[in-house]
Amino acid sequence: MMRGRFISIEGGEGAGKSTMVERLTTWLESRGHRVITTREPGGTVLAEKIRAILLNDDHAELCSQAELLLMFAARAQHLEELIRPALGRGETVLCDRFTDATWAYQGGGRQMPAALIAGLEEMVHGDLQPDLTLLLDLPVELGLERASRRSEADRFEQEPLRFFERVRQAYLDRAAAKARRFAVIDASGDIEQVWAQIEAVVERRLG
Ligand code: Z5A
Repeated sequence: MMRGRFISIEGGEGAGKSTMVERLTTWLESRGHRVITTREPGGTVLAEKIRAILLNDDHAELCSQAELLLMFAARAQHLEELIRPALGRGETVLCDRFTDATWAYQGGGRQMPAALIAGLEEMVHGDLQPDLTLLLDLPVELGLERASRRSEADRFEQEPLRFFERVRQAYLDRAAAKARRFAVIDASGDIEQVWAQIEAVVERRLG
């Protein structure tokens, strides 16, 4: 059986990832895909426990290196238990954030060395990358304003504006470096405008 398609969706806070994951799942299913929708950090029982540690704003003392290693620990478990088996069964995996988020948040935001992230990426899933990555890009202030309407701020959302500016730039740099895999979506418009771009890209790239 052919391996299933692996799609990741990325972007800063409040970019509209969850909203678009829901739409895209319905759209793909209506076209006959068997879709597994998941997220990072998280996606399995153990990885969701790691997520709870990572996002809890009581854990202000969590150091950058521990944060990076926990991201990859959750990812290794997620790949082993959920992503690889689903792709092996020919299913489409739609993941809300993947390793590009590590390049953006731990690489850009926390300024962790690229060689360290590259080494962990190689160890955990060097053989497996998404077929398509949708990057929802929008000005940082707009995303934070949308996110603040939705829920309480988590540990990451306590960071200053310049942290999120570095995250945005790291995402854009990564998209430029991996242009064949990425599609940059202008996420500043309304939900219908953003969805129209995603539908067109997925139709074109995945057929
Ligand atoms: N993280 C990391 O550091 N390293 C890693 O490797 C990974 C993750 C994998 C968890 O992310 C955190 O983990 C994240 C990075 C870090 N940092 N934080 N915080 P998350 O994905 O769970 O959390 P998030 O980025 O904060 O997601 P979010 O705020 O839920 O944003 P979203 O999913 O992109 O947006 P949404 O929930 O779809 O929309 C937010 C609100 O805006 C909602 O009320 C919508 O109805 C509204 N919305 C959505 N689209 C629009 C448009 N187009 N117009 C107007 N309003 C809209």
